[in-house]
Amino acid sequence: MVRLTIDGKVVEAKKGTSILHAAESVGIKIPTLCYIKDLLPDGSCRMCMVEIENRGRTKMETACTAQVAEGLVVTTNSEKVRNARRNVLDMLLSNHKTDCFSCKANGDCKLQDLCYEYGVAKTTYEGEQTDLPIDDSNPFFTYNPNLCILCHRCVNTCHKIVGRGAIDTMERGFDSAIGTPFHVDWIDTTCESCGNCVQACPTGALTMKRRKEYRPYQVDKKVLTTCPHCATGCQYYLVVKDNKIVDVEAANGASNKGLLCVKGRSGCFDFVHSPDRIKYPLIKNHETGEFERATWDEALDLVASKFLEIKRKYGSDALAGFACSRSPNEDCYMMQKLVRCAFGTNNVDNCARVCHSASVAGLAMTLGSGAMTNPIEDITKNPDVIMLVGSNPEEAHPVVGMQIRQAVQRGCKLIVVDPRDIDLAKKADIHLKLRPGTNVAFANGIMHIIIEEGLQDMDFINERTEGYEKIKEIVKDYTPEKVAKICHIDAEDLRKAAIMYAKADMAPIIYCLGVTEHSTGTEGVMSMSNMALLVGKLGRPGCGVNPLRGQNNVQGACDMGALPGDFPGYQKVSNPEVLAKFEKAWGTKLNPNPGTHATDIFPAAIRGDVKGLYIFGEDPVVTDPDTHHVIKALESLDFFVMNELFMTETAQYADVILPGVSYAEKEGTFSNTERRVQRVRKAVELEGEMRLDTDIFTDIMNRMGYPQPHLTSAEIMDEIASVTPSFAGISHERLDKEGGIQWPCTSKDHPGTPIMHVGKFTRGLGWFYPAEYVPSAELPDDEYPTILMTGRILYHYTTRAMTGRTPGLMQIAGKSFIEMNIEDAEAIGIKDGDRVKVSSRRGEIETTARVGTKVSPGETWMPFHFPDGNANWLTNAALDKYARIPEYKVCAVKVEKA
Ligand SMILES: Nc1nc2c(c(=O)[nH]1)N[C@H]1C(S)=C(S)[C@@H](COP(=O)(O)OP(=O)(O)OC[C@H]3O[C@@H](n4cnc5c(=O)[nH]c(N)nc54)[C@H](O)[C@@H]3O)O[C@H]1N2
Ligand SMILES: Nc1nc2c(c(=O)[nH]1)N[C@H]1C(S)=C(S)[C@@H](COP(=O)(O)OP(=O)(O)OC[C@H]3O[C@@H](n4cnc5c(=O)[nH]c(N)nc54)[C@H](O)[C@@H]3O)O[C@H]1N2
Ligand code: SF4
Ligand code: SF4
Ligand code: SF4
Ligand SMILES: [Mo]
Repeated sequence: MVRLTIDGKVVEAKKGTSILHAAESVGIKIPTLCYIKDLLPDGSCRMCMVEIENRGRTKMETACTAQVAEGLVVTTNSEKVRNARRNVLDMLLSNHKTDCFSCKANGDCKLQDLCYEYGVAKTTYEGEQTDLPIDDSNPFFTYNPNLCILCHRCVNTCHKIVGRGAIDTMERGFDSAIGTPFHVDWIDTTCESCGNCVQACPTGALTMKRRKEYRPYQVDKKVLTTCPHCATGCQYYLVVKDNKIVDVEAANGASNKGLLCVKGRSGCFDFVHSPDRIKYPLIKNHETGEFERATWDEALDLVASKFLEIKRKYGSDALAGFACSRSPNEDCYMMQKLVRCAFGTNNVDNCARVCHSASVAGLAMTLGSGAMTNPIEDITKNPDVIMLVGSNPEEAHPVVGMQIRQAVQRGCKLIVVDPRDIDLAKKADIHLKLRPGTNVAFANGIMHIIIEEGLQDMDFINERTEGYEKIKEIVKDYTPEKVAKICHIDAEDLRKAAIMYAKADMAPIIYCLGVTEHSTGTEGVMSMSNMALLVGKLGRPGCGVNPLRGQNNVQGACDMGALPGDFPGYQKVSNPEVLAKFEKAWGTKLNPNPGTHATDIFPAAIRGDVKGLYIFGEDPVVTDPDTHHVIKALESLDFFVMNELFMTETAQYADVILPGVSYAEKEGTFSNTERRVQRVRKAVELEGEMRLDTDIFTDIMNRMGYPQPHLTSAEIMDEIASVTPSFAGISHERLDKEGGIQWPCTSKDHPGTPIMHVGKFTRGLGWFYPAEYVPSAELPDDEYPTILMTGRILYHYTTRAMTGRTPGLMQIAGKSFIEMNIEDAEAIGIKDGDRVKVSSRRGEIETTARVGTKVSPGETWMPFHFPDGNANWLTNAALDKYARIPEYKVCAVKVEKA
């Protein structure tokens, strides 16, 4: 520590601290333009100039680069300093168009503010102002070089924080500007339109196009809330003018650190105000097949009477309900309460069934809890090695992807295990481009090598695990050579990866659907925990087994008990004590039999065992495997009700549609992938007869004879806390005060739990599951010779119900395609961009070929977002034996010229 004086105040600061930080720590603000917190100072704008007196000598220096030293005397606001800053501003303006009145950033420009503060109205420099061309190619933002002060904030943000590096400073003297490599249009670079550079720009040079819709002084409020797309759980403000969301500003949340991806910044509000929103209850007229507008009483009476009739005739288990993982915890809790208390069945589930149910089931078996073990910050900030298995975070969890890119820039090693050349594979030290469906063989091979090399952690194994001898016996067979053959990888690469992972001090496994969406998905997941248990990388910082959960609140939907065997907080339906506790809390007899999984409900409907279905915000006609079979199931039902925002493919099959409201129109909480419960806040109220989903559930419960008072979202959370030990300390009031809290949070003064399984596993001992490699259910043959994998792209979210209503996203990515290997394409005479027919045993579609080497020969890949050629007409509804998750990631297809 050193002592110095800043503006007469004595300040203590650590050696190496900048004067800027030291001043800030005692509340002295020094103006900056180019400076970005957490990055090395750029020092280019010179706005933070201060006077520093050292042993009698005084000089001017930039406070962002100058460091503290014993005895310095710093003056931050003398006339000399102010004059220097005036000169800086004068210089900057010499090259800057100053018709502020017509600038979109007017009123929200740091340069304008500083010029005002320092009394610089116009430049004293005479000379030519050049008119540089504006780049308008990106659908969301514009770059006007004539307003650019070359502070490099955008470039530094893109390179060092976003980790993308799409833009650069093009030094051309007085005409310098921000540019793109090879001078292509912005839209044609590797830019992912995240807009983080735009938010960083202190002037009007980089501005969102939507800024022309409003002026800062017209804004009524900014509402802090949570992104409704992926489970990263980014925090942002919805900017509201006249009851309309006009913009989004990133907030500094625990998981996003001020960053957003393109969907959070630009794809999260158009759908809210879309004219396609369903505004009134609709009842299908079975004579005409058309939906007709109904009153709420008509619709709710019909729903309750039909469900009661089915219950009376066929019993409670002929009814089922699916909860919406896109909606808040409070909504999911009420949905499962409705199914359990009013339907009288445990046939309740959520889209985790088709997503991470294998994680929930698998990690519960081996560790005792199916959630991510460590926080995002912890597994991206300090690890030495990241092992990324079947996860494409740059597209599916982009803000996590950005933090992984930062880790790699800092020198963290990266092992990518993925059948495709995902972008992160290019940054990887080792890419195991394995054959789809062979994760268990890969993991067993890794363990074989670790044991062979004697790198297993015997202390950890002896103290904290069971089942080691059995797994040791099994993996003996999985020699690198054998595994290399099964997985189509290089044995030496496998060996290197095993040693790199085992020897690292901090090394998290991060995985996603490439592991879970298989007929052996649960065993794939347990293979991930097997690897971590073997080297003792659990229960401590920078390690763990980390499933990146998918939907914004899929963690929450599971936590809230929208699962057929679990009450809220994973309390088991099959445990008589738990059942008795919920019977008391909810004041009714409950069904003691665990329910049927969502993926088994459709076959049950076809068989006639399930007659009535209530789907709250899911679109299985688009998203479940084997579309023909889903449609057949829906058509087999006696009565089918939906809560929806839009007339989705699935909603078309409903008898009644009840219009709910979106995340921007209600209060509540989402739980992100790191178990962090964060607030969702109401920003707007729209015209129409839409109602809170929780109020709709309450009315149906009452009409079906279960007395349920109307509760606010905060009151529902209090009820959740009262019946769920892991949520006991959570309330809206506390979240509003403290920000997000990671469960388990067992009392009002419990701080929450960032890292799980410290000292002891939730299950007691960690269990090595004896997993053997079993091939996928449907393998290529002569008739269908190619493997099809499916997944997602950056710009769209699942069915596009929400992102498809943002025109800019549709402009960037609006059509389906299939990735093929060039060898396969040439063999059947297909070129990049050709139309192709893709068929499987279940259906056929047409789409466009993307030919290259991203996938290996014999393999193809498609997104499932697009109605023109949806992959799910082809996929296989083969289910995993534990979690009943479908094998979306492997089926056999034939590709032909269309
Ligand atoms: N932009 C966008 N983001 C999303 C979503 C979205 O629709 N759009 N959806 C959200 C949801 S619901 C989820 S669950 C997550 C999913 O997020 P991810 O699981 O990351 O996404 P996917 O594209 O389904 O698959 C990930 C990777 O698995 C690889 N893979 C396929 N088969 C195998 C295999 O057998 N082994 C291995 N090791 N890898 C394999 C694929 O090549 C792919 O790169 O994303 C969430 N985020
Ligand atoms: N081929 C293939 N298929 C897949 C996958 C794959 O990798 N490959 N992945 C699977 C995965 S991981 C998942 S999670 C599923 C996702 O599948 P789904 O859950 O079916 O897809 P979403 O588009 O998220 O559907 C959510 C619906 O809820 C509505 N909604 C959103 N918020 C609210 C609300 O607050 N209230 C009401 N009433 N409605 C609301 C939206 O309008 C939307 O129609 O898809 C699966 N399908
Ligand atoms: S929008 Fe994002 S990716 Fe594109 S240039 Fe800006 S920071 Fe880079
Ligand atoms: S575009 Fe904005 S952030 Fe980038 S250098 Fe110019 S003024 Fe700075
Ligand atoms: S990373 Fe996920 S949560 Fe964050 S802004 Fe993007 S879609 Fe939203
Ligand atoms: Mo998902």
